[in-house]
Amino acid sequence: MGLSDDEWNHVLGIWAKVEPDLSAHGQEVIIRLFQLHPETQERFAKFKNLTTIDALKSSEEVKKHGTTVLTALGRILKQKNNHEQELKPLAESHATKHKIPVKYLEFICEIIVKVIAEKHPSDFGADSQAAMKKALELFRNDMASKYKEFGFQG
Ligand code: CUP
Repeated sequence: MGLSDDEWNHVLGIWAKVEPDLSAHGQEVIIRLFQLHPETQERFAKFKNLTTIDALKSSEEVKKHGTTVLTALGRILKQKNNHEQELKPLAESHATKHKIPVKYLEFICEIIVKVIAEKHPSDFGADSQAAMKKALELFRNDMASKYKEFGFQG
């Protein structure tokens, strides 16, 4: 099931608060992902040498990847599920080049919701959180089916 207009308004409303500082949000998301799920860090040769929390925090590469991830996600959310064009190249690179399992997408989506909730406690209430979770779920499902088209079982 898709999202109602009201749900999309919640999603894009909170995204407008995230957007002015994508790099801080993104950095926090990546650091937390690597701390909670160390296996995800091993997918990226460029991050393998970052073995301490201080190294992660001071890494420009981490900040940059965080910004990339959230920029891609923002573009997709703004399509309100008409995201075929944006999603396809992302699915292709994550299926064939990075080989990021769907499970890791679940991890990162969960962390994205948590980080937004911590940074914007008064703007990200229960309805907005539920709407965002729903949007991310649709996105992940579509990524998973595109993965299969690219021959990656995810
Ligand atoms: O772009 C990029 O890079 C991405 C995107 C996304 C976001 C959200 C969700 C899904 C997707 N990425 Cu990268 C991702 C990921 C990583 O890096 C790691 C792990 C997981 C996921």
